[in-house]
Amino acid sequence: MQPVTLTRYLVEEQRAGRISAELRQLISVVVRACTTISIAVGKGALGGVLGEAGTGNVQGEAQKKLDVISNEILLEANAWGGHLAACASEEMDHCQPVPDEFPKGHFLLLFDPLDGSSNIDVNVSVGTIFSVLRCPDDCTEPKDEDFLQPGREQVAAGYCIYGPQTMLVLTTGHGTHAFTLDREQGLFVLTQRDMQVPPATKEFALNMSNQRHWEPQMQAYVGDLLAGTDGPRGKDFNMRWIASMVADVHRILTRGGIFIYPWDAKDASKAGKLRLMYEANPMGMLVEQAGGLASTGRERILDIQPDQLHQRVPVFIGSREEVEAAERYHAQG
Ligand code: P6P
Repeated sequence: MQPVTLTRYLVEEQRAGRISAELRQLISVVVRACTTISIAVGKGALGGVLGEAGTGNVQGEAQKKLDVISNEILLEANAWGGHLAACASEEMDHCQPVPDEFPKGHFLLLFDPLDGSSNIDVNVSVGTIFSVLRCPDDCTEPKDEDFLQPGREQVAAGYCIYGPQTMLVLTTGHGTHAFTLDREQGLFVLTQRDMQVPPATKEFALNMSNQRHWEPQMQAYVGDLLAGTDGPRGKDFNMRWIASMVADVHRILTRGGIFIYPWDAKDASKAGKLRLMYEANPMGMLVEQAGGLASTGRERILDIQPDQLHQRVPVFIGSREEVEAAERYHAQG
C-alpha cells in the first residue's frame, strides 16, 4: 500500500468536497513554511539562530531570534498565493493584510509561529500553531475586527511539532489526523488517521509553581488530583509539564490527559496566560475533533466571542471525562 502523503490526503479531501482548492493551497503553503521552520530550528547554534532577538512583542515578551524568523517565514510564504486576505500572529500587534501587489483570497490565517520558544535554547520540543477562518464577505481591506470570530467558525486548525520527529497534526473539521515528515523526501506522510483522545486519564499537565495564586475551585480540583487514592478521585495521577503547549497537547492527543493553564492572581488583569485566537482555539478544534473537550473551566472555548486579537483565556483541554470533572469543581460557588 502506497503511503498517503499530505498532498494526496488534501487532494482526496478536495475531491470528496470536504475542502476547497483554495483551502488545500493554504494548508499546503503553511505546511511548507513549517518545513522551513523545522530546518531552521534543527540547526540550533549551527544556524546562529538561538538566543534573544533583542526585541519584544505585543505580549510584552522578549522575542527569540527564531520567533522573528518563524514569523517572517510564514508571512513571506503566504503573501503571493492569492489564497489569503490577511495574517495575524502572536508576534505582531495588528493583522497584516496580503500586500496590494498580490490578489487577496477568502481566508484569514492566525498563528503562533513558534510556541514554547523559551524551550528552544535548551533543545526541548517547540512548534507552530495555526488557525484558519473565513474572511467576512465584505473584507477587502482586512482589519483586526475581521478576525474576531468564535473558534467554532474555524475551517481548519493544526500544529507542527519540532521534536524527535517533525509532525503535522491537522483538522479541517473531519477528524484530527497526524502526518510525519520524511526528511529524506521532504514530504509529510499520513501516520495516524482519526486520532482519538482517551476519554479518561490519570495524567495532568500544569505549572504547579502558580498554586498559591489560583482561585479556590482550582485549589480544590488540584488538591483532589494530588490526593489520589486517598481522596475522592479514588485514583493516583501522574504529572507532566513540558512548558510547550504543542508538546503537552500532542502527548494528550496521543495518549490522553488534561492540559491546564488556569487564571491566576499573579496578574489578575489577565484572564489567563494562553491566547484565545492562535493557541486555545486551534488546539480546541483539534482536541474536540479527536473526541476531547476544550473549556475555560466554565464554558466551551470554541463558543467564546472574542473582543481582542490577543486576548487571553483560561484553558482546560484534553480527555473528556477529566475536563468535565474540572468543570464540576468550577461550578461550585
Ligand atoms: P509557563 C509557552 O511560552 C507557552 O505559551 C505555552 O506553550 C506553554 O504551555 C506555557 O506558555 C508555559 O507557561 O508559565 O509554565 O512558562
